[in-house]
Amino acid sequence: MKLCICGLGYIGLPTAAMFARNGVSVHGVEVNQHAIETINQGKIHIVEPGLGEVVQKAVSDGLLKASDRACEADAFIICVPTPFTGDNHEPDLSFVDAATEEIAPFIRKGNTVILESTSPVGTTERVASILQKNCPDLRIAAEDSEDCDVYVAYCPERVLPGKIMSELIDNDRIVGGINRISARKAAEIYGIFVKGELLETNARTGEMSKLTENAFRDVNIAFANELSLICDRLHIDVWELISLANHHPRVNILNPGPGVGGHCIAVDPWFIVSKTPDLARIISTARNVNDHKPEWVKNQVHDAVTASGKSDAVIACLGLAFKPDIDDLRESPSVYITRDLALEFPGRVMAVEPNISELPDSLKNAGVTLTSLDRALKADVVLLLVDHREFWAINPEFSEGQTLIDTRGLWKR
Ligand code: SAJ
Repeated sequence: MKLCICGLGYIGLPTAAMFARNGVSVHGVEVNQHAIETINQGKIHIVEPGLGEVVQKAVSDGLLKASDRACEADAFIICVPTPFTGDNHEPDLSFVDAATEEIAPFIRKGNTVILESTSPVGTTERVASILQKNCPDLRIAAEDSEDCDVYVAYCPERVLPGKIMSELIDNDRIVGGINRISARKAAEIYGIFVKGELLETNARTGEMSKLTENAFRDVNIAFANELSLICDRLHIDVWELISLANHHPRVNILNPGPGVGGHCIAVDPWFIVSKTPDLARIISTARNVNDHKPEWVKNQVHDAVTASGKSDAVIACLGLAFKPDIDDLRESPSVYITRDLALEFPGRVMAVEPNISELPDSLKNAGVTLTSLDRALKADVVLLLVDHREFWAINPEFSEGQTLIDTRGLWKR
């Protein structure tokens, strides 16, 4: 079997590697020339435990190759980004459209086309209609018929960064076909390596299920973040409160933090809001609550600096990644907070991030310095942003003039 995968990023590359490990010949399509060269040397351009070895073997076995152009294959998988754009958070489907146009000339009778990118409801139908326009002689899957030449389905990924290689195999997956035969064909393809259940449904339900899972988590994190604000005003330790409330057999409150980061949870709920703004009221409020949290954290720091009475008070930000024990700084609230503080307090902000060796340009340009944990713990204001294992491992003592702002409740739990 031959597979063509468009997009060799955080999801596309592990997926490509997994198919190749199971004997499928995979042709990957990428727009990033550096990624193409790196992968063709058997190396990886992203950090994900366990991925490097699988890619290296797949490339040396001749089962994985990257290129900037698509080619003929039995099946096509689209794994490209779907960001949102503008103040109204409208989904930007230009990458999905471009990938569909890219594969269209290579589509033949009997092919299966699968969209994996997180997408607003209706996007799989959009892919099918672009294909139909480009391939007038083929009957592309349509909702009202089981009789078609090309099958089209939606199959979202649900893997957690840091655990992608095991979750790709073990997680259950939803496979939503434009018609039933498309769902069946797509499920057969994932059956090559997925050990979890393959749950077949229609494309619209598949699209909505992915958005629902991430919106559910976002709403629950927003509840925790809102509690943290309320508790601060009422002089209650939110961590103790949550731990007590969670003793109730049917209560399971998540953890407050400095905001919600990453490419998924802070983005996907907007795809529901943009389709049904009048109905998605809790989902949109939760997004706003979580998006407001970094602002609140910055105000806390501002107040602490003022209270210190020092015009040269030094601020140390502990953790930059969007969640613990990874090096991924994408859409990380910690990065935004650190940058904004550095712009407000020039030359007085340092950062500790055990998982990187160099600061991103946005922080370098703002004058942030990367420092050691020991040094950071002596700052006037210590702002704990990410609960990395290196921070868990210590039990720091602070002197009289220092302020600790612990957004993760790490040294209070
Ligand atoms: N966070 C909190 N408090 C919590 C849990 C998380 O503040 O109690 C924050 C994290 O610090 C981080 C953000 O939320 O900034 C998101 O982290 P996460 O671990 O909740 O999720 P992601 O973005 O790494 O992965 C999510 C997962 N979705 C769900 O758990 C429903 C993953 O399974 C999806 O595959 C992934 O999104 C995706 O690709 O959509």
